[in-house]
Amino acid sequence: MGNIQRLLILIKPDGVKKSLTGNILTKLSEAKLTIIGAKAVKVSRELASEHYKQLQDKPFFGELIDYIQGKMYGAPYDRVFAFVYQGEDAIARMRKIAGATNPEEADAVSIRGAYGRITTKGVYENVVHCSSDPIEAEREIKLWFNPEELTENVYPVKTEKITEEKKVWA
Ligand code: IDP
Ligand code: MG
Repeated sequence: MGNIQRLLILIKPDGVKKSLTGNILTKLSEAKLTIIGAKAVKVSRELASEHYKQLQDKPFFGELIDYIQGKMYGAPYDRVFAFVYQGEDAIARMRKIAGATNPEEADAVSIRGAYGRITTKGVYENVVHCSSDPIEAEREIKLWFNPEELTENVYPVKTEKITEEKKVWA
């Protein structure tokens, strides 16, 4: 067991809208990795922009932010399902199952090849996000998940007294 990695997987709003969550999770389970975090997220503009900040100069950036927020789909599809997977060579194995970024170039049996499309506006709606290297994966996992939302402490943590208001069950 030499190279244990973690990564962030998102089922993007087109995957939610097309009711592909079960299919995608089944396909991803072929990699035999462990899910150490899972949740549904309504993506804010801030989270979307921070997640894709390395693409902010691209001509499709505005459309990409609308896409990951599910703007064109509306409720109840304007959300993503976020997962952290962990295991041996996790990133390369999941990227292979996800397929190439451009759904028209992706292997036909990959998730993106089977279910993705290019919209008339030119956005690659490719159904899943998948971290592409360990540094990006760490940044993304820390952006999307708090330490207590993961079943293991995969990165160093510290404790802090937070005084701000917090929602609790009524
Ligand atoms: P990745 O998702 O395969 O890692 P990135 O280059 O990180 O690919 O791009 C993030 C997302 O931005 C892609 O998944 C896709 O939805 C969108 N995207 C990337 N390149 C293009 C493009 O050239 N045209 C339209 N959309 C793109
Ligand atoms: Mg990427």
